[in-house]
Amino acid sequence: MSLSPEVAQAQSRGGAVVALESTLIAHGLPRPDNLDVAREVEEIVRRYGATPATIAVLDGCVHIGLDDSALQRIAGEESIPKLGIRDLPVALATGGSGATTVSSTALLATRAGIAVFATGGLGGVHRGGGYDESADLTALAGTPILVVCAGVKSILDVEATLERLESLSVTVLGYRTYRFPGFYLTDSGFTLDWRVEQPAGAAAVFRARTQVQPGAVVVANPLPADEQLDPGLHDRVLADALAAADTDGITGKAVTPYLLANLHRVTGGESLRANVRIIQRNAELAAQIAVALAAAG
Ligand code: PSU
Ligand code: MN
Repeated sequence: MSLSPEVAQAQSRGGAVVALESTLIAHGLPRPDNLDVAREVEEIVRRYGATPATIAVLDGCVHIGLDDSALQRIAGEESIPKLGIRDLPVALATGGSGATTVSSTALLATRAGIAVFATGGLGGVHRGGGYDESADLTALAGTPILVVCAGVKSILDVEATLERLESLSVTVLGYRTYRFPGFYLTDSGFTLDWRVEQPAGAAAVFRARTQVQPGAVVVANPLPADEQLDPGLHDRVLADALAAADTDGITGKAVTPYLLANLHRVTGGESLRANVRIIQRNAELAAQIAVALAAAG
């Protein structure tokens, strides 16, 4: 495991660090915007007083914090695979490279002593008759990390995913809301039991969580209503995208990237705009929470 000098320095002085995943760069956003977003999100974390640690595997080594040439590889190389936890040992043993998902980023961040993580939307239970559940869910159950996200991706069965998060004893907090966000949409239509009003409130729940039992705290941070994707457009294009995935026989870890790319294409970039805003806003809130956590020692 290799820590960037910036991350190592922040850790040694007890500073705030925010982990960022690399799959959303490599597979969630189209080139070349993805590189701009990756750089910008790191700047946002710095602006709010924390140190960014984008996580990826490069040439068989786990990197916690990427320099610009590493970010360029993750964003630009066609052949960068998506690495969940089960894929990590293969990449490490063969000297391979890859982008880390929520599951593997959460695990590696925890190993590196990082407690706060920002992403777009979590993986979860997919819609339809087949059985497809993201490894993000079980990974979060046993990993002591606070994840800021805009809920779970709206391509999923949100209700089933919330039920799974309950079964897995993952703590879920709304940020200034009792409505569970719907990723591109402000409101998924489902309610939450708990909310926090300030970054320090989220940090306090996370500290208590580690005392109760190590596991994740999800902080669900909705897009403001005036920044969400038009709900009518969302519902129309999602139905088409799900049907297209079925027709094209997309399976396994290709499903999520396929659906996101399809939506970005058919909404003429509107879903991409919302996705970028989600990531920016989550980075901002995660940095504030990390600062609050560091201040509390
Ligand atoms: N959030 C985004 N875009 C993404 C993802 C999250 O805004 O591309 C990625 C994350 O890496 C998450 C993964 O872990 O999608 C889920 O993939 P799967 O459904 O195959 O587990
Ligand atoms: Mn899957």
